[in-house]
Amino acid sequence: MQYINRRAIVIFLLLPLLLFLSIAISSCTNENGASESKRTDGSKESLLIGFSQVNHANPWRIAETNDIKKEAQRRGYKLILTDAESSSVKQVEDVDYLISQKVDYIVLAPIEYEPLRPAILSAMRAGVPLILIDRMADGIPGEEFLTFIGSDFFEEGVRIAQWLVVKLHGKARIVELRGRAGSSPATDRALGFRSVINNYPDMEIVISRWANFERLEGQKVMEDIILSIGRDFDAVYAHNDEMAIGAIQALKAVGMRPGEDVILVSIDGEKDALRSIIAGELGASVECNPRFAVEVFEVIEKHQRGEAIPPVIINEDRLFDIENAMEFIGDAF
Ligand code: GYE
Repeated sequence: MQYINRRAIVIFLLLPLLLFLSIAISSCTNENGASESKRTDGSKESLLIGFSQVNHANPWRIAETNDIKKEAQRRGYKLILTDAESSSVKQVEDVDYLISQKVDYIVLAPIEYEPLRPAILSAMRAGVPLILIDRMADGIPGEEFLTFIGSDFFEEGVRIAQWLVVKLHGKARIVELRGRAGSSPATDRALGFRSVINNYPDMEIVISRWANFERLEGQKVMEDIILSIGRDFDAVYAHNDEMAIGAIQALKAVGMRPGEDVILVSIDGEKDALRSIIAGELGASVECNPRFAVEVFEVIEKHQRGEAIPPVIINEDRLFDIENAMEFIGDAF
């Protein structure tokens, strides 16, 4: 009896402390401010998502990361973000790090196709569901990883080539600024473009150089090209807007008029590109949307509910030129 009474007193004294602790824990937020309380559908405690990003060196990457952060927070997920600083070796390590942090899902934007194969294998071995976004890596979607969400890069190359064919009446000497060597968009944008211009004997790629999807490299490489082949070209196909904008600087620096002496086309549809279209300097840009978050979290929630997930999810992209750039600039990243 005495024993029972003492236990009752201890419980009575401990109760407020326990209550306080449980409130403190449930209202705890992580570094992204996401609440760790129950998800809205009440099915599971907040999931921990790892996102492995390429770098944060241009508006496209920054828009992609911000979109994932915002949506994770909105849906109450915790997020660990890694930045591979453009190195595939580091990115493979980043994925191992995310696995070691016991994330529930990994979202991976692979820098290069083949070098990221080990990351797919690590996630598989650890049993962590993997979602590839924006670029492809060497693996079987739906089998070796959950799904790939991204654009049809071949089609982007096709569409921008068709625009150029019409603009220059099937006759052009073209400079190509390629993206990152070994990345799926650089490979497929080159192939898609060629699949169109190969049908036009007077459309010719006179020189093709890597510029890594970066603005400064685009500018530098364009300067080198002008030094080596002179001004004997009338079009520039850049695999993304950043390189096209860099190329425009280089052309202007030697007194060539973008939009008049040289027609430039590119891919992404970023805000600076739409500005440049409106200014009459860039001809056209096929959209490559960096906002994947809604699709990503829908896939995760479907997977949580045990529903089937399509192995490949392709975004619909628009084409921007002088006809519609003004209309869409407000929405651009
Ligand atoms: O077009 C480019 C970025 O992987 C699809 O990478 C993406 C590409 C995008 O650096 O601007």
